[in-house]
Amino acid sequence: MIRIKSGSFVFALVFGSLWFLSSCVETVEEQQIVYYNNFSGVDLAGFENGRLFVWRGDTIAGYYNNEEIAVSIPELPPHNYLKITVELLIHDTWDGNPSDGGVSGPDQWYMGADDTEFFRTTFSNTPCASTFCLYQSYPNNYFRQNIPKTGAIQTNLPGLCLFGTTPNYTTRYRVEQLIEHINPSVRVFMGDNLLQTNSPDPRCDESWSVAAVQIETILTNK
Ligand SMILES: [Ca+2]
Ligand SMILES: [Ca+2]
Repeated sequence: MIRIKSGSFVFALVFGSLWFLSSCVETVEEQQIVYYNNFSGVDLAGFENGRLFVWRGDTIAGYYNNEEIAVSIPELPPHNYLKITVELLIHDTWDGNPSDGGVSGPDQWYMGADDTEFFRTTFSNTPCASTFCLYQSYPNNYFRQNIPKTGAIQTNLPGLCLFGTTPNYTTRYRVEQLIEHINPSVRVFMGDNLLQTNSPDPRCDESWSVAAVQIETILTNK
């Protein structure tokens, strides 16, 4: 009698936990690309501060130094997440994490949606040796000590301005961020706080461009 009771109790406990676990698994019900722009169509609808130029045969937005750009999408399908993917080009002599008395760093880049910044990091294009290295935070949020170019998808491009003829001075990244978001519209912004007070032309010393932006809405059963 007692055995049967405890057995059914265990059964109920195991079954109950399984039901609880399966009901907690979050699954994607709908995923949709609501914005994609690689600027090849020279389409800047909804874009703020979208300057285009051709670099190595590709039309891209840039190049920026101490500037912000944004793209607004007025009507989004129902969603509870946004996935934002930016193909970012980091040009010339970014100095990464170090704050050397506010002369050349930190060199920060950030991204946000609506009124909320959700990602702030640094990039470094400088050579790195065991005795001297200007670390960067990417792919993590600032502050984290990663070696220069960590997480890059291409590192062998020449610089754009100061090191325009020197290989390995533009680094390409695919920055991906998944954020919780339910508003029916969105304004995605990105910008930099670059520091190079000892340069006569800071924008030539270090800058960034955007080769593509993609925004996806995701609806889950959560
Ligand atoms: Ca620099
Ligand atoms: Ca700098």
